[in-house]
Amino acid sequence: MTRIATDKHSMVIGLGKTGLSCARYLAKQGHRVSVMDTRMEPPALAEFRQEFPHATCHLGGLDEALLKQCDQIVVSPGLSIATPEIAAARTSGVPVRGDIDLFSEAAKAPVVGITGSNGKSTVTTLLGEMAREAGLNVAVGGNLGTPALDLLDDACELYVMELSSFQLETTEALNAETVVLLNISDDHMDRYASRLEYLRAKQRIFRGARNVVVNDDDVLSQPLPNQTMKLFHYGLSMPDVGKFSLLQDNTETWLVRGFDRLIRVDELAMHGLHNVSNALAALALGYTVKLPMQAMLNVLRRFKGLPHRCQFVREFQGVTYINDSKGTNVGAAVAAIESLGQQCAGRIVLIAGGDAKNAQLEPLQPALRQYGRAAILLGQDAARLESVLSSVTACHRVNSLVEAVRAASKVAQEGDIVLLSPACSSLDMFENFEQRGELFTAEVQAL
Ligand code: UMA
Ligand code: ADP
Repeated sequence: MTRIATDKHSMVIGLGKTGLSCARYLAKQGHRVSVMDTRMEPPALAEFRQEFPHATCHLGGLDEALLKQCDQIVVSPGLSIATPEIAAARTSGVPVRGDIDLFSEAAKAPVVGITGSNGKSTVTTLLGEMAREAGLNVAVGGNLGTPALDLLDDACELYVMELSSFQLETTEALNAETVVLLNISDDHMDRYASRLEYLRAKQRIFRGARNVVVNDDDVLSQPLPNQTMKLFHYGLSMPDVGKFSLLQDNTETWLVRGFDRLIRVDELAMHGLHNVSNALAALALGYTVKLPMQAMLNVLRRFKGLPHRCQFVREFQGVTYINDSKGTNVGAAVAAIESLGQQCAGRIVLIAGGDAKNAQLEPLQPALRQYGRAAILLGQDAARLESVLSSVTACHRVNSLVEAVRAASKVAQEGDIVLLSPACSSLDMFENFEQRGELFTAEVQAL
């Protein structure tokens, strides 16, 4: 990258992975970079100090006066742009941007953007694998883990980016080759004033997109019509011309494009109806960027899904244990309960709880009424969950995940599934969903 010296002063807010990637990128552009974080010891502080020994770090709070003096502010996704100090600087005329905004300006290869309440990581990883199988030099990341700006590479032929509503809030226009909003259900209601505000953040993904992949099963995944966008459809319902969908033929169910059979559902390495939907989304996205069909189908035959997403752990005394620790919102838990409930000879013992992020919990009721044996509840929102679920299934409150596994193994009967799909984030009790899933797995192995 060429270094062009400027006298621009950029303030990066947040010194996690994203903040560090922004600082590096902006410094390469010749900006004077400072950082600010509400935390006293943000995670990337040591690395930042080593790489930028002369840069200023403002820690332990946001300084509104200082923010107003900067030429631009680049905010990490963990902080809302509605934070009063940031909002005030913005009102006074300081541009407020995010890493995805900087990325989309700099990326030279086509970008595929993937958002939605659930399935983002699965579809992003699937599409990345498909592009790799097709021989492309592909970069995969964003909310999935590697910050977008760390992926920039002139040799890259395709960027596949998982994008959260937090990242989209600061994205003026992604200008992507293709985007998809997979689905919408309540999430992050502790950050947004209303469901509409959350939806609006997600829908920013459509800005400047050439192709939009639309989920016909979720009306909220559609963009407002615009003459320059081309729409491609997928969904679990009836086939239609050009649509990626399902075709029932006696006992066989096929994934099809239009009426052309592509692959049978039982050939997919991933399980569950929600993953069939994810496979259709990945096929439709790949089609828009001209990936060869055979390469895409090869990947669907071998990709078993990511860890902590409806992952088989063990069968013990006739009971199957499944780790869906990434089921961090109600929609994800409902999808897991329904897809596993349909396959299960017995019933589901659900382990749920944590931080519900202020979401409505009622959508869990029908799934648990139909498939539930019991719900084992823990964490910050256990009482709220119990008040909603006690009318549809037996509820047991526990104090730890270790206790939860033991309680679940006691109430489960032969043929049942014990499912950790918390419908909540893990952050009240764990560092992240991976740590929660790993503890669950270890406890199940120890039974
Ligand atoms: N924080 C403060 N003060 C600050 C800045 C941040 O307290 O001044 C807190 C935030 O509230 C948050 C934490 O620090 O709890 C991390 O925030 P961050 O913006 O520094 O996060 P990064 O480490 O840069 O990671 C971010 C994404 N994190 C969030 O959006 C919270 C990561 O997604 C993403 O992988 C990474 O950028 C690279 O793009 C994680 C996530 O949980 C996995 N995402 C949410 C989700 O999937 O539901 C949206
Ligand atoms: P995200 O990155 O959006 O959190 P993941 O692919 O990591 O999504 O999947 C997280 C969880 O969401 C899964 O374990 C499953 O319970 C649920 N899930 C996955 N795909 C879908 C889908 N298409 N619709 C509803 N729920 C889904």
